[in-house]
Amino acid sequence: MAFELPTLPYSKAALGAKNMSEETLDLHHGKHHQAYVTALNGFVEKDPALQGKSLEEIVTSTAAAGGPVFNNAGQHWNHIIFWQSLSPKGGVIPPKLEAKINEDLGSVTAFKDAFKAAGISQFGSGWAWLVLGPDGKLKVTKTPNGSNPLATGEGKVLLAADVWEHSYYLDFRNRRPDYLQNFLDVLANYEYAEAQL
Ligand code: MN3
Repeated sequence: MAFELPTLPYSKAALGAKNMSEETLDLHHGKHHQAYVTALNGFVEKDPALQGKSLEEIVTSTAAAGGPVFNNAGQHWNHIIFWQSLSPKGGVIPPKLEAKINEDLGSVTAFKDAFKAAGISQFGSGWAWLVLGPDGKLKVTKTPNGSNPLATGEGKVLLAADVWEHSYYLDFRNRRPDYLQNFLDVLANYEYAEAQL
């Protein structure tokens, strides 16, 4: 069974009102994410050792070696969570998640500052994450390229922000900090994040 591009759980026009344009989504979902899925399926077709494995199994089993299978499997996994991390009704942190953020990260402001700093300081392409660590505490982290907390063992992902240039260049040009601020303030699906706790 081939891997498939997931359908977006909202209309592209709805995210336009949150400063992520339809043009960005057409390219990011329809071209970039699709390209990772197509490439991954090509590798699986040629390698019997990958056949029958779940996406998570491919990511974790190729993480140490890295390379093109890991990169494309990682990016497929990352984008599946990224689309869930966005919402036309985003930006509102529900009470249970807010309490957990306050307890583990100090305050909502401290969380947003840390998340933004993680995304800004990721040199080149990569991701910023909010994870629930193995110690049961929330943690903000970042990974380069197609890597992710599943590969690094840093914990369960609650929220993902893509900081590859293709995710923000059309809407924010070179202003990655503004893209991240917009993500945190109006776009992030904190209800999804809370549901992962
Ligand atoms: Mn991307």
